[in-house]
Order: sequence, then C-alpha cells, then structure tokens
Amino acid sequence: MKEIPSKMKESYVKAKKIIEDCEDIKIYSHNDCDGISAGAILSTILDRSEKEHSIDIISLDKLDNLEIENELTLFSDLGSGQNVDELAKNSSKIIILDHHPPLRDFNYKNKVSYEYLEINPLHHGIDGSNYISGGGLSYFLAKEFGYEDLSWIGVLAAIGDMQNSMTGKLEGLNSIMLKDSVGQGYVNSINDLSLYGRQTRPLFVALSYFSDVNLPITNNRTEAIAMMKNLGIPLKIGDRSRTLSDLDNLEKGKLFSELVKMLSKEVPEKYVKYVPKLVAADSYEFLMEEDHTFLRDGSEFSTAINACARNNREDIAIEILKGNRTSSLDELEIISKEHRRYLAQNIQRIEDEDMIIELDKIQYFDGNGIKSSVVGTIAGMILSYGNWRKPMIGFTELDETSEFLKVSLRCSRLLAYDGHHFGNIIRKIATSVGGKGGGHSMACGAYIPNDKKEEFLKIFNKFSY
Ligand SMILES: [Mn+2]
Repeated sequence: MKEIPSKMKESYVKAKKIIEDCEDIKIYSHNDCDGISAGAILSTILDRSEKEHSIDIISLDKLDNLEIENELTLFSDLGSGQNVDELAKNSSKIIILDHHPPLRDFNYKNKVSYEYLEINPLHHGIDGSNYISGGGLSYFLAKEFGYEDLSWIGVLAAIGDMQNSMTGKLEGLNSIMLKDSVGQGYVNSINDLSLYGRQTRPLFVALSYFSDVNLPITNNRTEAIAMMKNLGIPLKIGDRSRTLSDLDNLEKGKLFSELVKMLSKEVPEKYVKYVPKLVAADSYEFLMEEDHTFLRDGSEFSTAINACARNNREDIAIEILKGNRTSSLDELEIISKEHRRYLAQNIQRIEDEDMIIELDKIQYFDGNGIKSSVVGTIAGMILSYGNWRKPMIGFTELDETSEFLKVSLRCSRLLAYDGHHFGNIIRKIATSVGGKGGGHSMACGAYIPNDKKEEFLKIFNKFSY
C-alpha cells in the first residue's frame, strides 16, 4: 500500500482541525502495548500543540457509561466496539482512532447532533488485524501535524499488537509508517532469525526458548550450547555472552539452515512449507537506542511496555515513550525484572506440579491464583512443556468476587499458518456457554461464567479444527 485512502485522509485533516480548535482534551486509550503507544503519540501531539489534556489508560470494561465531560474526548485503540458516545452531550466532540470491528458505520457522524469522527480502517475495507493498529492510526494523525519523528512509536505499537505475526512483515498501512520511520533514520528493518531476545538474551538462552515446535534445544541450554559449538559459532565476546544481534550474516545463515533442518525433521509433512517462516522474519531495530539494551529491539521493547500494562504502571510506559526517561527507565527495569520473576515462579510451579492436562485436541492448566493479566503470557511460555500440536488454554479467577473466569489461549504459529483462527473459535465457544471472547489467531482469550469451565473444555475438545 502506497498511501492512505482519500476518505481516510480527509478524516485526518478534519481531526487535526477539531484538535486545533479545542482547549480541553481527554484521551482514553487501551491498556496494552498498542494502546499505550497510541496514547503516547496523541499526548505528544497535544504537548507540542500546547493543548491542556489528561490521559487515562483503561481496560475495555471501563468504557460502559463513561462520563463525557471534556470539550474533546479522544479514544485510541478502543471505542469502535463500545457505546462510548452514549453519554455525549450536544456540545461534546468525540474522535475515535480504532482498528477493532466497528459498531457504527462510516456515516454515523451525519446521524448525531454532536461532533463525531471515527477513523477505522474497516470503514475503508482495510483489515485491522494485520494492516494497521491503534498506534499506527495515531501515528497518521501525528503525520498530519508534521510529526513524522513519532513513526517509531507506531512501529512499536504494531509489533506489540502482533500485526506482523502471520507473514513476518509489516504490511498494508503499516508499511507506509515503517517507510517513514526507516526514511527518517529511526528504525532499521532487516530479515533476521526469528528468536526472541535479539539484543539482551544470550543466544543459547534465546535458542532454548524456541517453542513453536519441541526441538532438542527447547528448554535445554546444554543442547543449545552444543548446537552453537557444532556450527562453529563462538558463545562469547570477551566475558559477555553473544546475543543474536552480535552474529554476522555467515553465522546467521548457518543457524538458519540448521534450524530449518531440525524443524523439517520434526514437523508433519503438511507443515514443512511453513518452516522457513518460523525461523526467519523481519526484525525492527530502534536506531536511537543504545546497543544491547531491551529498548533497541522492537519485540523486547514491546514486552517491557506490556509488563507495565500488566502491573498497572502505564504511567511509566508513557513517560518512556514520550522520552522522559530520567527516573522512569530505572522503574521500568524494576517492573520488568519483577514481572519476569513472577512469570518464572509460576511456570516452575506448573511444571513441578504437573499441572498441564492434555485432552484429545487441547491442553490446559488451572492457573489458580495466577494474576489474570498474565495468564496468557504464561500459557504461551509453558507451551514448550506441553504438546506444541495442540493449543494451550489457561484458566484463572478474575477476582474473588467475580462470577467469571478468565481464559487465555496460545498456540504454535504453525497452527495459525495452517489456517486455524483460535480468536474466532474461542469467541464462538465462549458465547455458547454465556461468556464472551475473541482475539488473534494464535493468542486470544475469553471470559466465561465460573461454573462453565467443564462445559467449555468439553465443547472445545470436540470442536472440529
Ligand atoms: Mn490494538
């Protein structure tokens, strides 16, 4: 895609005008990496325009019966799927920048008596799961103001939103944003090995976390070290363990071929064609950040932002993204460290107590006591201890008083490449037991009534996919 559709462009021109004419502005954005990035972009636009504003990072359930109190209310990465304008007054102005399925059509603005502007790619026939995220939509508003330097935050948002997960590339409207950020020298994108922890994880550790398919190196650092030695890839530079970002192209080539060989031996015939896509994908490096920090790599940076969101420290994430790092960077490191410790402890417990239960078509664990905000992350991480051929489902209580259980699902990318969309499957099954759900093909979740767990599992285990 070379440029944004003309009707969408017109909406951005209009949005800029509305913002310029307002003095009292409120931003609501979603509490994940995409939403936080979107909020940081919008807040920066308003700072630079010297507009009084405040920002709330919220979960979707907080949108019911929201008081619309400010002159202008901006919603990003949420709002399209909720009745956010229920309490709007005649004097209210509302702008929504969202990529989720919209409840209202493009012409809704003509049907209401107040100022209403919604920018949603689905109104223009553009897919919102792969081609643009909330952060990207906010970036195009920044671009309208002439702030192309914020493009890197949009790229981070897209990575956090897994917009590149199906093809390993940023495509559609995302590619316009990526081109801006590369052109301005903020981002470098190269096709690279698809291993997490490019800048900060010792390579043998990164290899041991390979979990889309169980390989000899999965959860086995000794095997990972042996693999590097066999390929003649030195483990260290001086005293420091080498990371993926230290490798030259020749070394990366050797590693690529070896991983493809190992995987092709392991997976059923029908999956072999997807193997190269599992091993290599485009990577995104933020060139203004220091080498060997988690801020330098798109995936690692998005994990840190998500850690803030999962621990209710969105304020720190916003400060980091807006460039106010004096004290927030130390806090971010503390949050990330504590987050990793919490995940490791719980994964250990699930493993030690054999909590993964395998059924015919699914596997699951009861995450009693695990914070509901991280049960999905944990489901993804323990996939490597279970059977990669089946999706992993985690359950946990929302809180002591809630009548609903939180359900999270993660699966190998191979299942998604093969055409299974678990976001749609979990939506159907959750709805059939009186809950609700949805999400991406390989990472999704649901809320179901407390007493419907067995029924949910039974239906899922019989579901044909
Ligand atoms: Mn999003």
